[in-house]
Amino acid sequence: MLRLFAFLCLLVISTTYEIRPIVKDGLPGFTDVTTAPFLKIGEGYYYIETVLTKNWFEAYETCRLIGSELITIETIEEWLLVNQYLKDLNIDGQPYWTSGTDLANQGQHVWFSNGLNITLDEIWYPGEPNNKGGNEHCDQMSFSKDNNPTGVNDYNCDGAFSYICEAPQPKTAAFIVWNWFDAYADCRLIGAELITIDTIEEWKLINQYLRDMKIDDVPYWTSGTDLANQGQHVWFSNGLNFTLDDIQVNQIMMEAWNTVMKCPLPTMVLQLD
Ligand SMILES: [Ca+2]
Ligand SMILES: [Ca+2]
Repeated sequence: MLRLFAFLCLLVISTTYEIRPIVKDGLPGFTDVTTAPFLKIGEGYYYIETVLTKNWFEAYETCRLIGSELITIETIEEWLLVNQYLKDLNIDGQPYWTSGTDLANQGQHVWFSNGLNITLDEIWYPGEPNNKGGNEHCDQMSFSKDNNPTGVNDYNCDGAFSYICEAPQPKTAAFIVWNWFDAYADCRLIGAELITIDTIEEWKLINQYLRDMKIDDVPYWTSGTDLANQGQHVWFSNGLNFTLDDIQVNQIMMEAWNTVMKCPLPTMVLQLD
């Protein structure tokens, strides 16, 4: 009965501390999150394959394998920036597949990545698209360092060329971050302590609850610490050593330190009885 009551408390209190990530576009400037294999050019993220050559379909599939699409040029700024980058790479005349195609409707070129018509007339190479030989349905872009015109050209989709993949805009999910002391203080404010795992049953029950609520994908602070004696982990709530060696309590303890944490799961009844 005591156990049940403890469980109900856990339910009520943890609902108060629902995990609600704040999702924003882009990457925060203060982190060193890697975007590899994509490099940032302007506001976009691209993977430029300069060695391997593939037909349009295979190139597209290769981009899909890394969660991206063949490049789509939305603005003149993007067009100029990517071309400047190719110029800086000093790669002359090498064509790259883009996501442009008129395979669906001959003569109506769209970006396959979003289905929108190609409306930037100025990015076409002079005289293109010309559907030469009646068999040009995939669009490539090429840069020439000799001040020759740079532009998009429709070409035979079976041709083997390099390609540029473009990744979707990254998003950042932010969680409220509490360090262990903040978390403990917050628990004290509501008359509780950070969780202490006294029994295997408690461990299983709480983990089951986290799984059922689908909130088991982030770590949680516990009251465990070895701040007093390095290497000797105790439950701070009662000063007792860890004795449940066969469960992963130690594991969550270790990973808890210096990690992004969510709110405590108080077991106030168990601690106060
Ligand atoms: Ca783009
Ligand atoms: Ca052509």
